[in-house]
Amino acid sequence: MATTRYKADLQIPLEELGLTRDEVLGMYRDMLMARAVSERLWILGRLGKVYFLVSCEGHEAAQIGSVYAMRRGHDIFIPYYRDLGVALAAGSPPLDIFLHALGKRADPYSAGRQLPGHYSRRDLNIVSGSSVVGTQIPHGVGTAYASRYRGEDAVTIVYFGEGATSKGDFHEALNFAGIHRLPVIFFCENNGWAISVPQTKQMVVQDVASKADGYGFPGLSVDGTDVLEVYRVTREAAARARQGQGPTLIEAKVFRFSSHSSNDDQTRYRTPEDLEGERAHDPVIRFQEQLLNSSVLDEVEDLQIREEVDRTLDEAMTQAEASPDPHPEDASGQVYSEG
Ligand SMILES: Cc1ncc(C[n+]2csc(CCOP(=O)(O)OP(=O)(O)O)c2C)c(N)n1
Repeated sequence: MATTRYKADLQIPLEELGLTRDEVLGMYRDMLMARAVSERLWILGRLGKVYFLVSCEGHEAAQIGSVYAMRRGHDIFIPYYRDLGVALAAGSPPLDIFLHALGKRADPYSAGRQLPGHYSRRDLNIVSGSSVVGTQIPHGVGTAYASRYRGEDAVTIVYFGEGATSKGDFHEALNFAGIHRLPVIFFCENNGWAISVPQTKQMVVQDVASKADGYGFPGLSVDGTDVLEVYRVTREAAARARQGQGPTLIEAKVFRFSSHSSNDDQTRYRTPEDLEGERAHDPVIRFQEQLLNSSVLDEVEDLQIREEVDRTLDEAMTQAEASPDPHPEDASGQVYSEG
């Protein structure tokens, strides 16, 4: 059932995609925003203000294209630590991300308690996750089961890397979801690496998507640097889920532009040619070119969007840095029962 779809189409068929120009430009703005937030977090890390970072750079098209295919505020998002772009596109503004990364009291995800990269907001249906790889996949099956049980038509989309597909959690989750035909999309961001372990040492198959065959539902492999193709495939999967046709496994093939995390150095296990070659697949540049070539965007407006992103981030960073730290006496709050 697994198929591969790659496209290099420079025209944007807005009508066929069911997207307005504003929505397409919103995708672009969110991709620029995700990239720029990540770059600023690296700087805050170098300044010793952010102690840990997992970058989304290279994954932006997969993250943002998939979110736009869902009904934001209604469907359920279960991101993993690399999903800065998912959090942003699902409605959590950059200020949230800076407050969280800086461990501030006003961090809406965890009041400064969680390791950076743990995005969650109840009001936006962004579900909190653990650092333990793959544990969110059965959670996604649980929320999908709950939606079905309550007679609600929300679809869950749960995100993970290809490394997580080696875990038992992945098998159990997909098996159960397949049997019960649950409204869930399993969204794998395959960057070919689990820290320093290449895909060839993680699995013998080439496409994670082919693993869906064992569970009796479709698996699709998509070029994860093509935001519109990711959008199209995810939207179809969401429609199937909503119509009661069960789960889909989507594998977005992406590139990890930076080391696994701020605690890793990928130059120790990857060649300079390999790292250099990846940059030719920059999803943000690809989308910018596509928009300019198809006349959806002109250079003046492009500059305006970039300036607006910069201004937004300047304000968000200033506000977050000035925001108070947690009180030391609150450290045990939400840990032990009170009263
Ligand atoms: C159960 C478990 N084993 C190991 C780790 C350490 N660890 C953190 S991220 C990671 C790699 C995961 O790779 P992948 O799922 O491909 O996602 P990526 O980080 O590449 O996006 C590992 C091994 C962990 N957090 N949990």
